[in-house]
Amino acid sequence: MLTQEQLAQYRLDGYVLVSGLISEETIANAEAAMWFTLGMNRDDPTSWSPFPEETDGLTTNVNLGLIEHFGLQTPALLACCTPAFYEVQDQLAQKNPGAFHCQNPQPEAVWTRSVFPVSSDWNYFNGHVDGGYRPFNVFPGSFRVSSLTYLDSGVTQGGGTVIWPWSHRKLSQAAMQSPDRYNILSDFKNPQQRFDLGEPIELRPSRGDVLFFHYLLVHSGSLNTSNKPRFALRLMCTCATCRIWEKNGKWNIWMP
Ligand SMILES: O=C(O)CCC(=O)C(=O)O
Repeated sequence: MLTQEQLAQYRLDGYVLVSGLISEETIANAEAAMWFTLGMNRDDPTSWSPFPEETDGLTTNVNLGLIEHFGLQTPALLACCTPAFYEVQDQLAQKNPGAFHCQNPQPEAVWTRSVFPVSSDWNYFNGHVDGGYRPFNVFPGSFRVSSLTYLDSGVTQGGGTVIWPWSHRKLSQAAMQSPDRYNILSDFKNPQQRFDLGEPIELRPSRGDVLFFHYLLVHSGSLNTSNKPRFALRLMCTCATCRIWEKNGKWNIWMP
């Protein structure tokens, strides 16, 4: 379970990066499964290109160095959802019980975001709130809590997650003060342009860390200009209720 300090950080900053929920063995198996799925060899960078052909459930963007798999049901990847992971997720979900969530207690698959090194200058993408174009009311919200699991330690400018701490409070306050102006999530499109969010932080997780974040936390992906790929997992389901979180084919983003 999270400590009082971790809970306070989640409340104040809109996110918490949690270590120790997944054993090294589980992470090592997941990482090996990722390399196998990609058809690449970790120790041979010449095997990292060309990217695989796009197919159902596999998209690539060479300029961004991004390979995404949707709906992978590989047991070694799903094993990252450990009992400790669910415990912490439940603890945080209870902070916003009224928000949208899947009725199933477990996901069916993973969505992987593998970010490979590119030779352009480092940058991050447009900050966004998840579901910013989906039909959700700002309150009680588009999900109770969501997560990203990292299969290796983050390095500077290594394609990691970028977040704007406190942005969830700025957006909540705006919605409370001007409910007519900020009523649905799409009213928060392009939050960087609309709000004074300050400078973002590039997260540097340790191997096996899980990022839990609030539905109004502004965040983005970034380019990887390091010399190793970044592997991260999100979670998916196929249930009818969660079609509002449709992502690829039959797969929805699983929102616990
Ligand atoms: O890949 C990342 O670290 C960020 C992903 C992201 O922005 C998202 O899934 O909404």
